[in-house]
Amino acid sequence: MRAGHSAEGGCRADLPVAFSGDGANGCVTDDDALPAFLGPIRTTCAYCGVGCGITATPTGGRSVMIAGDADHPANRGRLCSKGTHLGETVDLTGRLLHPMIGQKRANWGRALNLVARRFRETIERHGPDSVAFYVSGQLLTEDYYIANKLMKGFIGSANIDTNSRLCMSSAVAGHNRAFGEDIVPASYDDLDVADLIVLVGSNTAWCHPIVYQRIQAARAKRGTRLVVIDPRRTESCEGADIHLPIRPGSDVALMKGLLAWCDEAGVTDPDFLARHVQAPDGFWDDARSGHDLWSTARACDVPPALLQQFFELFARTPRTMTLFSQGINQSIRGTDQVNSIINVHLATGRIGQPGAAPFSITGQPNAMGGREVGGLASTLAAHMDFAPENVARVRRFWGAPFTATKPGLKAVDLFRSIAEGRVKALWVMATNPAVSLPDAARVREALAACPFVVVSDVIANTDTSAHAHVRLPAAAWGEKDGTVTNSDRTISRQRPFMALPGDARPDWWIMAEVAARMGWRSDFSYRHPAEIWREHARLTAYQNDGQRLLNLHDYASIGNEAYDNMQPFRWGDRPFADGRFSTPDGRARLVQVDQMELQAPLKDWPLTLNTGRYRDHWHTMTRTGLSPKLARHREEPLVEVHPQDAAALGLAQGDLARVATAQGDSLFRVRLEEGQRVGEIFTPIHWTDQLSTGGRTGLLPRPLVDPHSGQPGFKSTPARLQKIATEWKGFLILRGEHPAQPRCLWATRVAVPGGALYEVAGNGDPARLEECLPAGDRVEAVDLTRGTRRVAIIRDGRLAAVLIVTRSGILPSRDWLIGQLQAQHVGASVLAARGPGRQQDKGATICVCFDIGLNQIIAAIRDQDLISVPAIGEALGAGTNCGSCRPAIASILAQTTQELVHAAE
Ligand SMILES: Nc1nc2c(c(=O)[nH]1)N[C@H]1C(S)=C(S)[C@@H](COP(=O)(O)OP(=O)(O)OC[C@H]3O[C@@H](n4cnc5c(=O)[nH]c(N)nc54)[C@H](O)[C@@H]3O)O[C@H]1N2
Ligand SMILES: Nc1nc2c(c(=O)[nH]1)N[C@H]1C(S)=C(S)[C@@H](COP(=O)(O)OP(=O)(O)OC[C@H]3O[C@@H](n4cnc5c(=O)[nH]c(N)nc54)[C@H](O)[C@@H]3O)O[C@H]1N2
Ligand code: SF4
Ligand SMILES: [Mo]
Repeated sequence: MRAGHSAEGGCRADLPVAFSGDGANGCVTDDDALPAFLGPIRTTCAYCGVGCGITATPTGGRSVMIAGDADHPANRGRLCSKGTHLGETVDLTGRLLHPMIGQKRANWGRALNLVARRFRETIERHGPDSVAFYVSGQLLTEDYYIANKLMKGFIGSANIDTNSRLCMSSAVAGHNRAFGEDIVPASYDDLDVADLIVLVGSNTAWCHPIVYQRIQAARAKRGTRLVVIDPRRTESCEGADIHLPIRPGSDVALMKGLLAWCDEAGVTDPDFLARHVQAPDGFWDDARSGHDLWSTARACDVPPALLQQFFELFARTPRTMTLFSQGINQSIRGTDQVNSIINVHLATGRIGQPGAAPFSITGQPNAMGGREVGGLASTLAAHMDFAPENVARVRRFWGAPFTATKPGLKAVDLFRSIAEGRVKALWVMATNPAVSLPDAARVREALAACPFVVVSDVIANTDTSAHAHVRLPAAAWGEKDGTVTNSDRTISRQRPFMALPGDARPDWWIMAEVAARMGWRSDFSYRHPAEIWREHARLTAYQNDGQRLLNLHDYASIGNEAYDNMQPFRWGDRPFADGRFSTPDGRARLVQVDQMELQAPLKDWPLTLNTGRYRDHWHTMTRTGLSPKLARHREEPLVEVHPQDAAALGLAQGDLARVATAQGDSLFRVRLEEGQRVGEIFTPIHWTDQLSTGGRTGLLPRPLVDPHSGQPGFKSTPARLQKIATEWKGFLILRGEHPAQPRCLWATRVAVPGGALYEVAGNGDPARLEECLPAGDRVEAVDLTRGTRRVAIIRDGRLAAVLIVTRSGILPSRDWLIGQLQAQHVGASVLAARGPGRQQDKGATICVCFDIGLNQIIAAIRDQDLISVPAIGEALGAGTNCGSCRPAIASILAQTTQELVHAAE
């Protein structure tokens, strides 16, 4: 160990607890030798709940070669666009490398002492419920276990909630109501043997692409039918047998109509119902009245004939899987919506059988691990709730006399309590609530008012950490060491393949150090994540005589080496195969649910705002925002509007428009989209203050939550839309890392190779943008007739910056100029913004792996008379690597073919 480094408070020998800083202790630092990292390391993708296996081969420094792990059961070697480009996100750009107290760098000792002291003092003065943790499905199971044990066991409050509250808590509540335990009764293997797959409120093609590819493979192989239920026509609908563009929030009506149809058609399973299911009084009377095809079609606003097709298909297909995610969960009636789906599966006995089950697919890489340790405020630990016998059991196991005895504050209430001054110290880990909670402006006010805020993150500057008193540098993907559980209960290892940079440390280590300093040294004296894993596994098995299916008994005493070599495994073989559920009487529950009343459009807020995800971005973009390739798919935050609504509002493609709700407003770029329902608009969740002056979706949703789960209704907020005219527009390209945000009405930044591209627009004098230009030789061209001004800054012969602004003209293609950042020598001609020969504008990037644009695909279809997605792949390469863009290519093919036919007619 170099003395200089350790003096900065890295892996210091004088840190008393739990950590000696050598590689064997689950924490590898810059100072350690790296022999273990030579070969390909098997790990798990950093992103979604599909949980794909990855082999990572370090290639020196902070670079790594990424490939799909052919032996991993979740993906068998495939990766989507995000997984494929993980290598572009592991350098140190933007990393938080040292503990920070305010804006000052501190060593670990000081930072940890401060956090421990402030939490202790707050608890002493105001009681354990005056402090809280807000954690994340992006923590590893081992981190999560420590967070939960520290808060619920030792601090003695259940004020630990997680961003999973925003994500799948309605599924958790629905499972608990129906099954008596939070069990996902399905696996990916079921997708291979199902005959019908129904996607409800799930844009699987973008959000779980490898699951989507698996579905497509099953379709190709055995003709599996696919139905999509989503108000929007998403890319998941491409090639589906049926798309039902239902009225938002009408899923319960739909499922009740389906249940009534199945009952009428005689495909409910009386034997299964009699032996394994309990129905509340009046359940069937209600199910059989008023839910005929016509009323259902009316409630859901879909054509009866289309609905009938779906009902018939469902009724005659025993092997049916219903996959659902945020279109179902993120509703103020999310739990009822979940149970309306489960009801149909229970009534038809389509559960616990191969290829037949309801399947809640989870978002984050370790959403399921969090559920297993019990990291929600509403659960205690290891699938146990706060029943007195559970509290007593967990208290015994932890040796923690003050174990919490009642649920804590759920996310939205937690931040309200902070605003009201009841919670006075908050520790946020691996989540960005200033962006991702509903009514984010109020969340920021709460953070600003909170007397003590700690943020553990891998990135230095986030919208949340702007409010932190203490920032703690956490280990990032590629450095972390532990386990994650994916959507189908498969537990896999995340293994480190890079040294910890600077002072970064694993989250579990940071928490254990604080726990030690709060006085619980011996209870948190872990030296290796394997020790935490074993303790977690033991707790799942502790006095578990079969009431809880989650039981990791077989893993409770594995050695460190076995842990390091642990192969992916799925717990709970085929839950409920024997018809036994985790309720006291072993029977599942049908739950009486009613369709909520859907509000008619309000005068001031005539539109409904739906929010969600883009294919190539992950949440608040702290990682995907670093990848030039991933940035290409959608470079700006768009508001998608049906052309009919756009016409009524005088909006054209590419205009800027303000989306306003009762909570707040933000600017977006308009995209006309036939796939939107009339009256409904859609915006993405990804943009933050770090990246843009607009696109702040988090400001808009209402903080209303589901009464059972506490999950916010992100998918439906009354809104209005208004065109915002600007006098000029343009773009700015800057070499290097330039977090500088141009000061104008509209400025969004994306990473490009060697620098950043900003799209800008505004009113008044655009000269202020020149504040962002670096020093160097200045070349300038002004075209008064078009009102266009072009400025380039050249330093040492290389392009340092270009700014092009126009009042009326058309802007040149950015691609060529971006390429000039790599050129060794540029001159004044760079301002012409095009190279030798004719430049073709590629159009919006469709295939990020091969950088193929929309216009190139259309041209190839026309000129080469192509008729299939594989033929386009052969001609251009597009879609032949990760495959994430294949649904988009299919849609372009259909559209272009149709246009060719029209043109010929
Ligand atoms: N590319 C990418 N992938 C991701 C993520 C990411 O950020 N980017 N995040 C991950 C996470 S944490 C999550 S939770 C998942 C989310 O994955 P998804 O749930 O698939 O994603 P969303 O885009 O939030 O919403 C899904 C769909 O619900 C639809 N919907 C809205 N209202 C209704 C309704 O009333 N009824 C029905 N039936 N549908 C409705 C929306 O139109 C939308 O298309 O994705 C994971 N994967
Ligand atoms: N309007 C609207 N809002 C939504 C949603 C929606 O559909 N609509 N979806 C909701 C859902 S489902 C989700 S899951 C949330 C997601 O929202 P967030 O959780 O707020 O989003 P992320 O960008 O994933 O935040 C993760 C943070 O943790 C950091 N990080 C990454 N790895 C680590 C680590 O190992 N340790 C530590 N300490 N930090 C780390 C990242 O740099 C980043 O700052 O958004 C929710 N908000
Ligand atoms: S589907 Fe894509 S983002 Fe999700 S785990 Fe697999 S590679 Fe990662
Ligand atoms: Mo999520």
